[in-house]
Amino acid sequence: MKRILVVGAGGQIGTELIPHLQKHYGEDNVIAADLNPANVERLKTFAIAESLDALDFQAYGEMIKKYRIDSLFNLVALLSATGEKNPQLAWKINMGALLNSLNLAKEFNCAIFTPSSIGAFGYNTPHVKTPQDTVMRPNTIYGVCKVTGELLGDYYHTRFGVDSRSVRFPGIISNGALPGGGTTDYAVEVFYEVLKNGKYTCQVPEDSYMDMLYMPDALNAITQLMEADPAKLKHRNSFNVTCMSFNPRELFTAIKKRIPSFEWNFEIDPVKADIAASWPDSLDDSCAREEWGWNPQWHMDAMIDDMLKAVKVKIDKGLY
Ligand code: AKB
Repeated sequence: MKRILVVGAGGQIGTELIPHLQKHYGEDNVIAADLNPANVERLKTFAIAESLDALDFQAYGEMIKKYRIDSLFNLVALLSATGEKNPQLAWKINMGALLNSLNLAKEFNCAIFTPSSIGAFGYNTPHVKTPQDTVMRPNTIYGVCKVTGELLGDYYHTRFGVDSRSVRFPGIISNGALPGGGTTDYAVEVFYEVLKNGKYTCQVPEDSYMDMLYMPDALNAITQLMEADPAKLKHRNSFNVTCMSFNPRELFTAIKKRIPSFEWNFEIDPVKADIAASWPDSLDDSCAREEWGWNPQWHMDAMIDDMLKAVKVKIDKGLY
C-alpha cells in the first residue's frame, strides 16, 4: 500500500497530481504539503493538507513519521525564468528541497519522484529528436539544478538503494493552477488571455519550438513510472517524455482557427528567448516507451479544444 507525501503540492503540477493520486491510492493515503498558507487552505478543500517548509529537514522528517509515508513526490522548485532573477535563491530552494527529500527517502526507505525538465539541456545538446543520453550543459541555474538532481537521484539509487525515479518534463499545459516563472508558460497563459481579452502578448519568439505535454499525460507519466517494474528500468533519473512540439506561431494559428477574432503580438523577453533557444526543439522519448510503456494520448488539436472548453468554464464561473 502507498502512503504518499507531496511537497510543493500547491503549484501547477501538484494541484492536479493530488486528485490523480487520490484516485489511484485512496484519499486517506495522499498528504499534500506546501509552504504558502493560501495554497494550504486551497489544498484543504480537497485533500489532507499540511503546512511544510521542505528546507526544514526536521519538520519534513516529522511529517513522514506522522503519516507513515513510503513515497515522496518532491515538486518544490523555482522555474527557469524566475531562477534567472535570483540564481542563488533558486539553487538554495531547488537543491535544498531535493537533498532533504533524498536524505529522508534514504532514512525512511521511501520511493521518491522528482521531476527533471527539458531545462536540463543546453545549446550544445542536439536539438532535434534529442536523445535520452546526450550532452547536458544547461545555461540556466534551473537547468544546473536539474542536471545535478538527475545525477544525485542516480547516485542515491546506486550508492544507497533509494528507489528514485524521474521524467524530464517539457512545458506542461493545464487548466488547474497557473504555472509561474517558466519559459513555456506562454502556452498556458494564451488560453486565458484569448478567452478573456481576445488577444495575447507573447514574450517567447514566434519560431521557438519546444516540447509540450497536456496535464493528463503528465500525470500518467508520473504514476506509470512509479508503478513500473524496476527490473525493466535501464534508466531512472531521468526519462525524456513528450507528446507534441510546436512554436508560438503554430499554437496561436491553431487557436485562431477556432476563434477567428484572436489577435496576438510579441514583446520578447530576452531571458526567455535565450532559454527557449537553448532547449530542444523535440525530444526522443523512445526509452520511456520501451522501459515503462509511456504512451501519451493528447496531441495538439485535442489539447486546444479541451483547454478552450475548460478555461471558458473557469472564466464563466468567475474563477479567473
Ligand atoms: C519552465 O519553463 O521553466 C518549465 C520547464 C519546461 O521545466 N515549464
